[in-house]
Amino acid sequence: MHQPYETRYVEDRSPGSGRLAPRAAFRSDAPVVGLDGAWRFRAATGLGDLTAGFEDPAFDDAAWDRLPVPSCWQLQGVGSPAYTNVTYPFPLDPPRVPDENPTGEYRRDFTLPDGWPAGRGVLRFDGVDSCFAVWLNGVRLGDGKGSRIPTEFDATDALRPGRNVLAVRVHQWSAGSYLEDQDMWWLSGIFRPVQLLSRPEGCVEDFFVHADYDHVSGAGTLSVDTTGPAGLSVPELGLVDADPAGPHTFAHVEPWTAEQPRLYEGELTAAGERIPVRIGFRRVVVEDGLLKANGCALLLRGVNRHEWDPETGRTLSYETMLRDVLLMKRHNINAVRTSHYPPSSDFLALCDEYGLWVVDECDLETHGFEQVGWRGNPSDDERWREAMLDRMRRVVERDKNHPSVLMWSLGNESGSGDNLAAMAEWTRSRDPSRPVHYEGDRDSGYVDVYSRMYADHAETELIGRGEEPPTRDPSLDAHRRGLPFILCEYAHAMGNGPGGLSEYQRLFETYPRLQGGFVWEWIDHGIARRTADGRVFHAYGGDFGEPVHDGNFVADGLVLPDRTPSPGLLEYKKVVEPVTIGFGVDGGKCVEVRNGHDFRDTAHLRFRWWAEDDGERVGDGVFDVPVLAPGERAHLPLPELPPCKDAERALTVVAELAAAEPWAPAGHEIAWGQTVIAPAAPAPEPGRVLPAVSGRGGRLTLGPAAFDAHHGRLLAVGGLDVGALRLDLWRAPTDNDLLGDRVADRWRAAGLHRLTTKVLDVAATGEGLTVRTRAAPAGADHAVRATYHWRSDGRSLRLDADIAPEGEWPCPLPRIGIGFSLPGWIDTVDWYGLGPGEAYRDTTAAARLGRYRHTVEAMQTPYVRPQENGNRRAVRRALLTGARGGLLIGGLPSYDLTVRRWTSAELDAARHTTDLVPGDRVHVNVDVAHHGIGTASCGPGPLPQHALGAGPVALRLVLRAL
Ligand code: IPT
Repeated sequence: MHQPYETRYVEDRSPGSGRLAPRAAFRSDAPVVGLDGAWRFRAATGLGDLTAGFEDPAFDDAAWDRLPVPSCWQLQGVGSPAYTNVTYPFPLDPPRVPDENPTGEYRRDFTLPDGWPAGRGVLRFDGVDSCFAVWLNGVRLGDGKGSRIPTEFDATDALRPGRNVLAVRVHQWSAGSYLEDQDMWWLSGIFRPVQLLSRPEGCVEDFFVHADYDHVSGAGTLSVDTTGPAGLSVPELGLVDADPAGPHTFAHVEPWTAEQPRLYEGELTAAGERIPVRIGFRRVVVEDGLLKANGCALLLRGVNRHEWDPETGRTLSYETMLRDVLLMKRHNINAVRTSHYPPSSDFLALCDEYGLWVVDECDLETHGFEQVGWRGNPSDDERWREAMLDRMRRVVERDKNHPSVLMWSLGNESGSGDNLAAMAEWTRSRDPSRPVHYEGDRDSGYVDVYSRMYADHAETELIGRGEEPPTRDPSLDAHRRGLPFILCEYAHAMGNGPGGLSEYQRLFETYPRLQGGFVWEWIDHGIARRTADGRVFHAYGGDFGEPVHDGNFVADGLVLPDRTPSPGLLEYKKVVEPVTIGFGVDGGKCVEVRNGHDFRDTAHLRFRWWAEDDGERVGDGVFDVPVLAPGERAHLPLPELPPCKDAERALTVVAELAAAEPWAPAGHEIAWGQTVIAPAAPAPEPGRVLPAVSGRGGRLTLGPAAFDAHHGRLLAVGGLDVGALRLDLWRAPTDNDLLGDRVADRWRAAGLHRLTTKVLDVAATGEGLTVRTRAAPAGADHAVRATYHWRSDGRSLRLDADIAPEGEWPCPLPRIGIGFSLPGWIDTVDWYGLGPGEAYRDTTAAARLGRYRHTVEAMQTPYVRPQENGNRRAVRRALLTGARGGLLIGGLPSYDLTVRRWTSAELDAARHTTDLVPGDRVHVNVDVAHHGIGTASCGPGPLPQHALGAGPVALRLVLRAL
């Protein structure tokens, strides 16, 4: 095959050619030409389909399409996205890649501005996936790999006054792809900005800010290494045009922490440019087996963040990055692991400014080699050493001046090997001020923190106690035992969940060695798509016809693709709240407030209380809490309250921002606690009881209710027709039910989704109606007996249902309760119980007792792949209403409730949210309990105390038509 171009670089392990040495990312006042915008573009099918002469400035591209830069071309209608988690989407034959190698040819021209200074011109690409070559005015500048790390080329000699023509060829697959097997969509193109930077004579090529904080004395030491002569000014510190190298010592500085991200504005002034620098003084060490900042052990309340936008993929606007930061701050998150590549520099600048600790991760993952027993893994193959070191250098050099960067991470899931050890060694020598992280080093030989993913609670506790099993090499074992522990991934937020967060947090708070973790992950990577009739849904793996894919495993975030917080994020916010408000101390007479911040006292918070009787407010006020230092607690008397009569009284105390912070307005809630002070009075037994009376048409009536005389089935309450009331054990499996230990398979095998009911006996008596039933699946001899005792006082209908399994039960139950349907005109749910959001037994932390009102639509959580959702817990009573009346469901004492416009079977069958079409009925489930949620899609299932075993239960309700 004749090729007009040298294309060996595509399949060569080298990180690139013609590139400039990596350096810090910064903006200065030196001129810049932004090269983003519409470029000319041609999609080639592979290296055999290249356009000869495309780099020639005279080449006529008028017939070519246009493509925005930056963008991911698959999201601009060129080719298709493809999703795999671990599996490489091409044969493992490193460094070769398929002949079918979609290649984008990009062209644009630009005008060099008048007055462009003498000196060098540098072409900077912030991110190109996965490999590219660059020509300026027909001159080949070089080529590069490393998709999510910048590459710079010296453009000086090729640049000319006036019109310049830039041509870039980008290949989807390259040797570099073997190092980029992250669990995410395979997307290609120039997806981050491109710039021409002037590097005037007398500019500063690179600099490294060292801003140390001595927490004992409060002193700060500042020293900036620069590659050329410059002056350093930090007016607030009295530095004016000083020697950057210093070291300059200041007796008192305010340190930088994620809680109080104090930045000092400075400037480097060189002959050729002025560079703003933002300085944060802090000291990060691993000492006494703890990860400390400014002398204080950290508790990381973190998330793993991929860069994602449902429309533009990995091309993010500044607004989107800011939105992530604000959302994180508002949900009590204090740390981000940039899984599994360095993010846009803008994101790190936002972390500096708003305050988030960052584990900055190299663009590296070779996970797919695990599927062949790690045979041929680049991490342990010397031929890849330079490529891997190059990636690490480029990350550290780019990001070294961000105070938010707490640790360097070598990458993710790349097995182990000498190349990783070499990366760690280089990193430590270049930047001794930050610990090195990598999870895949099982012996922790070359890292400074012991990091794991998805360890279950029991193992995490063992590690907390320092009792984990030894590694083979005693010296490595001793090293690891001296290290702090973090869960770099835990609590897999796929679909409904994650469950079990509270129990992890209790462990983190109990064992100093456990310094918190990073929930997997921040956002669902769903791709916005439209149905033929224009409704938006989010696509996942397999939706683009990929032959190999991992389905909706890509949708496992705490926010939905459109960044709507999912119930999991609200749960996490509550679980990691930095102030805890507890009750039950001093004989129930006091509220305990504890400041769980690492650094900050509580002066920025104000506390309020309110009391409610059956959800009606009966008092409120300011709650006086003295300023508490980090770690300090106080016991404060409960507020004075009027006497409580025959009601359930709850007291709520909240901590909120007293004044606006840059990331949230005054009044933003940070933490809360709630207690029931007086329990509800027991419900009275019905005063008089009516007999069940035979009526016309095979009907029985009992007070306001009508039953089918033959089957004893409830037909209507006060004229409101009730459909198909039955025992229900089934829920549309969640991702956590389906994956991991696959409890949903056992449910299906046990036939829980296809129970049939046999009515054993219908007894209409002077006391009411008793219906005995047995529900069981075809072919099985396990069953559930449900006996319904119906009574009425003439106004309400009371149900006492006794439910008991029979025979050998092969599995826990998804749920246990009753299901029925109501007319479709029901559109609103008012309830008194836990809310306002979804909650299950191991995801209940964020729900609090109160009165709430939602439309039926708002009761749903639109998980990317439809599944069980929207449960409200501990509902004391609910009113389901619409234009024509409604139904009150009173709990004796309470129940779990879901209300939706489709059945569980329809929810189970749906693949996307738009498959769910409202029917003409509203489907209601009233449950005694649900099985826990857990996080088995990656990690442990529900803890034993959250499993729903098959055993006898009672459901007691009062029904009344409205
Ligand atoms: C872990 C990966 O590090 C992460 O990228 C993601 O794939 C996550 O799993 C699951 O969503 S690796 C896994 C083998 C624990």
